[in-house]
Amino acid sequence: MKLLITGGLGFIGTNFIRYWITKHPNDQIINLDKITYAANPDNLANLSTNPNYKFIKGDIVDQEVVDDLVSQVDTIVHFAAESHVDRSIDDPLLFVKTNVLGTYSLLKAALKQKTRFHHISTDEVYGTVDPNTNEEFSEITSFNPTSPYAASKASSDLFALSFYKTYGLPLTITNCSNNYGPYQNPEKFIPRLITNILSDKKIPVYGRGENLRDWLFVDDHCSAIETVLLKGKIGETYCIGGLKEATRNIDIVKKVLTIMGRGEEMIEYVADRPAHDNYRVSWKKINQELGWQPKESLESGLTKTIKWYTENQDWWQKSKAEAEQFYQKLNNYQNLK
Ligand code: NAD
Ligand code: TDX
Repeated sequence: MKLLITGGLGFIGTNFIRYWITKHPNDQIINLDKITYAANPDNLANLSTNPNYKFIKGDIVDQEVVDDLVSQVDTIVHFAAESHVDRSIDDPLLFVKTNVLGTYSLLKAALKQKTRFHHISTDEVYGTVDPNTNEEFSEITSFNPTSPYAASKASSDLFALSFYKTYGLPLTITNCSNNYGPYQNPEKFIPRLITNILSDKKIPVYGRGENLRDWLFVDDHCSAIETVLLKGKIGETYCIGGLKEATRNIDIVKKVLTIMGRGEEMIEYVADRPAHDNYRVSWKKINQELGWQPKESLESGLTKTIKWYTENQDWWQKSKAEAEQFYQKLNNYQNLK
């Protein structure tokens, strides 16, 4: 295969390219990334001499760049996005540009040769489950996004589907739950709490820490995308989630504190995120129709992740400083634009 991967210097894109190159070493990969604050060019430095890997710095909104690259491949795996909910609350327009217009230019380019298109999306498009019931999101749940991030992803999903329905673009979509693992920017919850503990700083927990998330180790997300690329049915959406019951944020904090040998005095409760959702995802369809299931338990995944951040402090120091600067500016949502 000749793949165009967008956003391959971000968290999941980096893990996916590493995963794909190991499992399919004869495939060719072009990685298109704008190198925003969320990217780290060192992530894939070890591939610089690999003849099957090419990096292009560019913006997915730029139709000319996108047309040229899409004409060189047979498959697109589209990760590039502005991905942080708190940043979307601060600056929604950037999310419209990258997530909606960027996805549109890729879809438009793909249409020329009906290039196989896989669109990476999120469970956040479905809004929130009621935490007091057993409700789960599935492929038939109506979209009901609450944050500007989720609204921009829902919009991109709908454009993607419309290109399948109207023009016959060979397309699949995955809506995945929260990922964690190596190479995740320390602005996000799990790396923020690990790096705070490593820096002997308190852990900010939004509200009472009772919101639910359905955690998935990033390699399991990569294997789910591989499954859909190789076996998925065109025009279909697949939801992806983790092995364990959805977990309250406070329970994740306690698990990480225990693994890292620290106590609950490290916890600091702070103002709650506006429109703070709860997520729980059913992955029955991808399991029953394509045979995918996650492998990593929450305990082993967290242990691997903590080990990685402990051993790779040079990797996260700069992005952590930038993330904490952003949070300081946001000041518990009091300084919204
Ligand atoms: P990330 O923020 O870590 O990485 C995003 C990457 O996209 C960065 O390398 C960035 O430079 C690049 N990018 C941003 N704007 C761009 C543009 N205009 N042109 C080209 N490149 C651009 O994000 P992530 O966590 O790796 O998420 C990747 C995808 O997976 C996103 O589409 C996100 O919505 C989706 N997703 C993420 C999660 C999660 O838990 N992280 C869960 C489900 C779905
Ligand atoms: O410091 C924190 N304290 C805290 O309590 C941070 C950063 C977060 N939280 C809470 C908010 C959420 O309930 O932890 C939970 C996870 O927060 P984030 O890491 O910001 O992720 P979330 O908002 O759930 O979105 C993530 O999962 C779905 C990704 O960032 C999205 O890109 C993906 O689509």
